[in-house]
Amino acid sequence: KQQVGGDFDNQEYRGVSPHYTAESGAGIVHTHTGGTMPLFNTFATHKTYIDPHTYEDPHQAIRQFAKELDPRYITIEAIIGGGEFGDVCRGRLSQPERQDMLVAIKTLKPGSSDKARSDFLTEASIMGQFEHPNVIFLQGVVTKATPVMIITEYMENGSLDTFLRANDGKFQVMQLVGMMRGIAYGMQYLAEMSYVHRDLAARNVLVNSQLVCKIADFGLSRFFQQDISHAAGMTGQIGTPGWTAPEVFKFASYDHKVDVYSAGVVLLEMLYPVATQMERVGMLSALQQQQQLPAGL
Ligand code: 30K
Repeated sequence: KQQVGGDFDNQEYRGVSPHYTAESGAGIVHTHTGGTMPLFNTFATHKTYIDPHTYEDPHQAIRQFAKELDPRYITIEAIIGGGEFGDVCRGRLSQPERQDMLVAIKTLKPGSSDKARSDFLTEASIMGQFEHPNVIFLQGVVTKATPVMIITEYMENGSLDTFLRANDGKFQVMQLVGMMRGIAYGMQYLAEMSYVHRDLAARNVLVNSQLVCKIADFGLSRFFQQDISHAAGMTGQIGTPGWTAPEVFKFASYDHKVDVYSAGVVLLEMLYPVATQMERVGMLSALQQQQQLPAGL
């Protein structure tokens, strides 16, 4: 129940902008598109994501997209969670000429295979291409020393699913809406980068002390090609049942809209944080059948 780095009960969340905007006024009225631009810009006037797997040498991708940090600038302070490849720690990054900052440090278990190492670093090659207030920011990597590390933003309130369950009923509707908007902004940015997340879920969203939500977990994804019928690489891995859009299982092919579906499931997770996944799946099938939530919800 205790939050590292912040006593939730004593914090004043009212009026805090739950996500970054230039004009963070009150209310939820405007967005920056002004309603004249399509949400998904099909003319690539912006940067698009490059799949690190298109590099023959994965080291080249990591050199291009991630900054190599000197391990002497990094202090590990505590283990905050487990990852697929090793511990996730809280620590400090003290670079010369820069202010010290708290960071999250993903470590690769010593003795991991070359394949595990390159899968581990793939996430950094992806994250390093993104820069958005609602997407977890990559500070850099340590690849020239052991343990191999990925250094990212520290998020004081941890994963959204745990955070919501621990604080059930304590949020104002506007705080929840603000958090949802942040997730939507982050996902909009990823879609504009032609990136399909494929495993969006509340457990893969992180929350900082200001209640800003940021998207994390970029391992699963593959490059979204315009013509999905030729995207053989996209038929392999799939997301988590209960969060994944039905077309992924039905047709084994998909585009960025699958993330919109998962974002809808995340909204349900936020409205019913203690409901089990089974209950939500039940809700979703009820929704599909009768176009409305079952009685009592
Ligand atoms: O501060 C944190 N920054 C992070 C950056 C954290 C986690 C990740 N990646 C994980 C995201 C969730 N995913 C689940 C499948 C695994 C990879 C990137 C992060 C965490 C954190 C660490 C491990 C798992 C989940 C979240 C964090 N946990 C905290 C717990 C915390 N920060 C601050 C307080 C806290 O108190 C309970």
